[in-house]
Amino acid sequence: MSALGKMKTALNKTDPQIYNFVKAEEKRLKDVLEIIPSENYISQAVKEALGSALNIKYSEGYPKKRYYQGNEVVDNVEILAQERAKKLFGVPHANVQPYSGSPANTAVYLALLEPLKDKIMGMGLGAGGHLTHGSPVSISGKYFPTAPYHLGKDGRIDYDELEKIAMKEKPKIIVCGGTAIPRIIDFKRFGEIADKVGAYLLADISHITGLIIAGVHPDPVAYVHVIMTTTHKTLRGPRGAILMVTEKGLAKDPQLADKIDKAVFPGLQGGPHDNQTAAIAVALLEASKPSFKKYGAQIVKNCKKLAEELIGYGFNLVSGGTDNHLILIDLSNKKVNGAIAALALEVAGIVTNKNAVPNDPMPPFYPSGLRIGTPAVTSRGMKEGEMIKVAKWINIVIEEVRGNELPVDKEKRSQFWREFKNRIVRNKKLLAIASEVKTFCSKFPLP
Ligand code: DSN
Repeated sequence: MSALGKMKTALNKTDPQIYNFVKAEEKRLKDVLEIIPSENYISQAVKEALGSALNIKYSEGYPKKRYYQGNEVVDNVEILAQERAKKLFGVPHANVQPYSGSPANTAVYLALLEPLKDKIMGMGLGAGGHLTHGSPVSISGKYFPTAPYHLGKDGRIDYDELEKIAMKEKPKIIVCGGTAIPRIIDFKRFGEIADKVGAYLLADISHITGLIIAGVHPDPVAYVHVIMTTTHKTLRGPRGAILMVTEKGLAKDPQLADKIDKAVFPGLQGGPHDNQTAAIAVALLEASKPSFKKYGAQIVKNCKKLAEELIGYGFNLVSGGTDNHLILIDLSNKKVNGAIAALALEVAGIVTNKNAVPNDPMPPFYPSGLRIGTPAVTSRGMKEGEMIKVAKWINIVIEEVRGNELPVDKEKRSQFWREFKNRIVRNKKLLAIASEVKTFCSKFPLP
């Protein structure tokens, strides 16, 4: 090791414990197949902006109208981020201050709805929606009446049913988008339904932003009033979110942009995280390059290949496949619970997340499904050929734990889970796969 290599970093000197955790996480990320569909790697440029001098400033307010002095530089950063978002998505207004997706969605409700009166119509959590789309355990479902919509028998959105619910329930806002939707979202149809009932339409495109930018998923801009995207999923930026108002939104409500801005600050948040804003600006610039279009297209190609291979191994995919970056596997036919599968896969170096499937009889902590996706492995440069291997490993792992069904009885289930955890971390077959995965991943450096 060179003398430079031996030099301690500031973090190492000040706090070796945290330094070691950071190093351990860097190693983990390198050594595993990261296939949680909402996670991604960020570029060094995004990282540099995040860890920059822009972290310290207080800048409550908006550019040119702050409640603190010394914001000349921060104003430039925020204006640049806004302009890049507006150009990339083709919208007249962008707010880049939301700390993340949940506060961003909540800001939209604060801007447009009267608590305990105006209704939110979003996709049910079990169907693939998000907690903030009206789940009873979230503020969205506690402070507002809700009218959730679900999936048809084919695992896809039933738009006729959705229209009927909207006509009956008369929501003030309809939310489209979610966290476990493997199929194209028909924004045009959503727009027609929202118009018919006079509702605002919010598109939560957090999962598919990168695909929309790449032109491999339909664009919602012409059909919806407000768009929310997180910035750390397929967009490959820092954690954060952007709220956008479309031309259609301004035509429906000329005050819409102002209402959204006021709801973000001072309604819900204090000072924006300016380092995060700068990193979002960098991610937006990166996403405007032709190489990003190729990246987005490859995510989908990889996902389709992975789905095809898994189907070949007898896996039951919700909706029968995928159109995007995400696959939802119903493991019931494999006689394995999602929690068991996710833990066993982790032991084998494959990081996924357990997930409910439509009409899941199991509780959310022990759901029947597994959610996987290809944004992060595609960022490492993996292609369809690599997906064949990933599917093969997934199949071997699931076969290894097949039959380990969780008891329905709560007490027995907890005991079984504890015993299973102790046993599975020592499973030789899975540990051997983890070692193969590590060697395989070493050929695909992190960005
Ligand atoms: N928790 C995110 C996801 O994993 O999809 C959504 O907020």
